[in-house]
Amino acid sequence: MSSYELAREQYATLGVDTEAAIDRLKNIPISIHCWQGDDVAGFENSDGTLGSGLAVTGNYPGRARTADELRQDLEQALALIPGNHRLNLHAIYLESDTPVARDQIETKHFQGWIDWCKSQSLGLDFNPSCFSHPLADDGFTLSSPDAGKRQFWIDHCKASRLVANDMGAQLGSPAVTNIWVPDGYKDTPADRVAPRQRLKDALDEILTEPTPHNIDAVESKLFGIGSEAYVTGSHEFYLGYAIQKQIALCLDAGHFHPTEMISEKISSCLLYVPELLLHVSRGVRWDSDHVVTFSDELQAIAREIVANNIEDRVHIGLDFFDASINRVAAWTIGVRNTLRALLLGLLEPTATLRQAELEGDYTTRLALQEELKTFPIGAVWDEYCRRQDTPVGPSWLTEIKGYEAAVLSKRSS
Ligand code: RNT
Ligand code: ZN
Repeated sequence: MSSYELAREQYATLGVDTEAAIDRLKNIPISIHCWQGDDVAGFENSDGTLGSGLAVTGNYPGRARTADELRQDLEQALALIPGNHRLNLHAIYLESDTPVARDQIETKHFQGWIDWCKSQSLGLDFNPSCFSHPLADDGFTLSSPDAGKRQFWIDHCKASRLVANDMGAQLGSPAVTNIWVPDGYKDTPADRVAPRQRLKDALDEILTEPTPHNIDAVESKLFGIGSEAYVTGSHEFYLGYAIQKQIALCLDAGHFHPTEMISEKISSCLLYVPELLLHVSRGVRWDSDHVVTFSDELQAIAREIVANNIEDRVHIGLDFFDASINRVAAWTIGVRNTLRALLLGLLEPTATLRQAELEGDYTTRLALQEELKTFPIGAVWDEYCRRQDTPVGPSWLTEIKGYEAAVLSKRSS
């Protein structure tokens, strides 16, 4: 008997169908963030200096310097990841022979990405880039007190939604467009209201045009480097805004107090907003955007989604950037972990646990939850990888090492 067959029998004793779990896992896309591949630099200019409170540490060789290199790296990662997924692109990853101002971006600047996604059977999601720009250097974009600057960023976000709408139409799957702005104060503000009123008005203007192939999302943050005392777009701000506008709310795992978990927020938010976007990340002591590991919180996030059958309302995106390790491996580790966590959730006998809970039998609930932790999920995961023609176990690392020697190590920094 294969280890998978043994595992299938063991799960069956709890009424869990491993075949059904595998079938469902196949249909859950992960939106893979392009920005892990080049340290959030983008292709607007050769400088690509990161700003606006975002920081990447490390200098591992092999950073993608062009869109072609980034696509090549993504193809390598995708070959090691089972399932059908999506690409999450930022506006600074546009392709153009001549400089394009951010408020002037058009679909043609992203056609290379759209065509590539089509060729790879990937969906595509999008983000206006309201950071790393001279007009964001004072720490404010959509909530800037300067009407001219504010309008520039409003126009960038408007243009981004239209690009995303075309992406969604061309690929036959709506694009999620996530608005995150770094706006905030390093030190105690004298006026907490005015920036928030300006941000609300700016968003109202951005979201006017109907975009049937685009899903709008807004992302809050607790603090950033340089915005420690006040962030205009706080959680309460965007939760209220998303409810009022009935748009998607983005929950980034690193954007709350360190003991506050987004897994705990999903069920409440979905009572009031139609959809969620997740930025699955891993904060270490702060919003450090470490590569996602198979942590308790990752498992809890994934479990909430599948146990409640809300895959269609929760868009799962990744958001981390680590330049201290092989960047293609970083993607591979993060996506494979996210899928593994979803599988773990799918292998839970949820109905049994809920029945015990309803009967007040918390002993059974806890006993099963704990026994399940050492059930043979690894054998089911390996079987899934095998069936998807992707490497089983750590064998993918050999491919990455080969790719590093053949491709990445040849790139100058
Ligand atoms: C920043 C936000 C935002 C960015 C990316 C690049 O704190 O998390 O999502 O990380 O859009
Ligand atoms: Zn994020």
